[in-house]
Order: sequence, then C-alpha cells, then structure tokens
Amino acid sequence: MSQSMDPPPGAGALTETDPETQFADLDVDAPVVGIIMGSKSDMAEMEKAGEVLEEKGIRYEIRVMSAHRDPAIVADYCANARMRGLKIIIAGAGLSAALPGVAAAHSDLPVIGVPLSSRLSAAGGLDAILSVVQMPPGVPVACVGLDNARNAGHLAARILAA
Ligand code: RP5
Repeated sequence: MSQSMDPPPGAGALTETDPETQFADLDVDAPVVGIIMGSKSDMAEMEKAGEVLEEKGIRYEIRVMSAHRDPAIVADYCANARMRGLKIIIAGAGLSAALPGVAAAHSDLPVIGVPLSSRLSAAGGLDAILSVVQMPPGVPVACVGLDNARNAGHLAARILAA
C-alpha cells in the first residue's frame, strides 16, 4: 500500500525503494528480544525475563547456547540478531559467565546480562557478577542483579519504549 509521505522540513522524501517504506505496512510478528542462556539449568530463572516481556506484549524468543561449549552458534546468533529484527539481547550465565560479554562482542545491539548462581558458584555468585560487569571500554553489557532475570525483562521493555 502506498502512502503519501511529506518529508519534515530539511529531510529528503522517503521513496518506495527505501526499506522503511517497503516494510512499513508488513504485519511482522518476529521476536524483538532474544533471551539466551549458557545452560538448560539456567532456564527456570531466565524464563522469568520472558514472563515479564509477555505481560507487556513484547515478542521474544528463548534459546540455550553456551559461550564456551557452543562458541560458533553464539557468534552466529549474535552477529545475525539485528538482521533478524531483534532489538535487544538478554543473556544469562553462571560461573565465569562469558555469554553476555561474548554477545556484546558479536553484536552492536544492547545486551542485558543476568548473572546467575548455581551449585558450583564461587562466593555465592560473585564470580558471575564480576564476569558480567567487568567489560572492557567500548563493549558494554548492562548488568541486572544476581538471579534477577525479571529485571532484565523490565529493562528491555524500558529500552524499547525509550
Ligand atoms: C554456565 O555454567 C551456565 O550458564 C550455568 O549457569 C553454569 C552451570 O552450567 P551447567 O553445568 O548446568 O551446564 O555455563
């Protein structure tokens, strides 16, 4: 369907070949948030981020992929995330918790890290907190509290609404 689009003062007119014009009327139901985690054992906590998104009517997908055990899968998923229509990646992991940082290394989307505790955690989960927080300059990860995936869902909703 074509629409008349008057450009704002100083801006060029959108043409029918601009992607914004071509896809403006498509009813797309692709997910906008990707929730990933390092292990199946993280699912019970990470599902809570999905519950928050669902309550707010935000489409998401949820997948298990380990930064250490499936590095190529993580790299592909994150490198293609923007092209697939995702706007935010939520990544949960425990122990050395590399997954959020690796996601931020392979994607320029906002990454929200969820540090998780597990039976092998050192210092009650401080290991994962430090792994998620201590990113090098230029490769940011937003970190929510330990085992607080719900807050990752809330933060994602705020970013999408900003
Ligand atoms: C990380 O190590 C996972 O994120 C999980 O929190 C922790 C334990 O993993 P499993 O031993 O349950 O696979 O990779």
